Amino acid sequence: MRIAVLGGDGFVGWPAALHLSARGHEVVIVDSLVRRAIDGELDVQSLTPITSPKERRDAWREVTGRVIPLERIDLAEDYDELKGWLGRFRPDAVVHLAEQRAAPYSMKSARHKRYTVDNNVRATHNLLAAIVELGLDAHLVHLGTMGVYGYGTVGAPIPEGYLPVRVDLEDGGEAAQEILYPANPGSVYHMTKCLDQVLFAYYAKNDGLRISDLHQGIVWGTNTEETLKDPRLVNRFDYDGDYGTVLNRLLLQAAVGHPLTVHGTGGQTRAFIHIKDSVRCIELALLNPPKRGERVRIFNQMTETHRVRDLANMVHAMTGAPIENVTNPRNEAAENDLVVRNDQFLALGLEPTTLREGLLDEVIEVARRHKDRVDPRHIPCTSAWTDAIRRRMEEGGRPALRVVGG
Ligand code: USQ
Repeated sequence: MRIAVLGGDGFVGWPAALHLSARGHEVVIVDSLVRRAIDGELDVQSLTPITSPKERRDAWREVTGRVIPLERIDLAEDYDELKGWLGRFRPDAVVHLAEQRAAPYSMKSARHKRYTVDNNVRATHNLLAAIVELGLDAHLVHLGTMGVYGYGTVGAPIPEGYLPVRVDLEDGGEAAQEILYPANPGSVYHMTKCLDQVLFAYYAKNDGLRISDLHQGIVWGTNTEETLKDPRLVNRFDYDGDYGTVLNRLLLQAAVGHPLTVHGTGGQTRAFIHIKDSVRCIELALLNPPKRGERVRIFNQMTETHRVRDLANMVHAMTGAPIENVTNPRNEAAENDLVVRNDQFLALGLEPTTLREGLLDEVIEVARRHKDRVDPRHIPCTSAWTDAIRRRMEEGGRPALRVVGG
């Protein structure tokens, strides 16, 4: 397949591009390199020493003989360039990861909120409009988020995208329908992925576009089979309070001797997936496109659910690191249960890499190896969801350490 990986320089995009290239697909990365610019804005660097876009692609050619070109295009800003390039490459499939993906970054200020909405919504819509204008029959695989559902439950598992409902009719009868699961975003970033869903539903209905939307949980881990082939292929590892995801952060904190930062009670239950499974799911979705005229195919891309405090207790048991319950910077439920269906990827052959598989040690090992690159000032989450929460965080100061089992 000829595959365009939009956002192919990022945390999921880079290993996804390598995974697809290794399986014989003709892969081109399209990326504005804005994620690297944001490292500069935040004055923080990836824990792992990622190489330049050229060096990592040269390394891939040296190691495998396969070429991955890079097109530097900003999807949100450069519609004509995007359309021109898509028209020349005419991909069979487009993997769309070219969005600002951090919830705390999206909540830092009005500027960050506006950037996240402008960037994400325009990038997605420009891509859809270009595919239609060019008459391309490319399968669009989008990386969405489990966060479109909210994390609550009425007691039933969260289905894969669509909710069966029964509507009372005026004549006393009943109509059955399947609707998009009600959107319930928890941040401006998550809200953009809810907006994306509506754009996809419309273009699938009106123009017959073939679209798969992958509602992904929180990614953990850093290495895949391909990124381990050469040190220059190393994937990025975000540990900072804006871009770091919770399990990787806890493991990094344990490795550098920082208390494990649990927001509030740690009663938040979330869905998780290892980076190796993430790239495998993208491949499985590419190999199983919907038909023209079919509704958007929605997958829940996750393998297990965990409560944040259980993860912290587990990391404490592994390493002895103390746990610190800090004021929660987010406007989110203190405690929630979460049960999620993921039957579709399992039916397609996904074999989940779970927390039990011993890969937690590997993450700690990576963190220990690069701990000199960590700036402890960037470890706490400082982006507050509301002014009232910001005041609470300032007044609360640093809560006392609570050492579990200590
Ligand atoms: N949390 C802590 N301590 C920390 C960091 C986070 O307790 O030091 C808590 C947060 O308050 C939250 C949970 O852990 O309740 C998850 O936070 P996260 O930063 O790991 O994940 P999130 O902001 O939801 O975003 C990440 C990715 C995003 C993806 C999403 C999937 O950055 O791109 O869409 O996970 S999901 O969470 O399922 O919506």
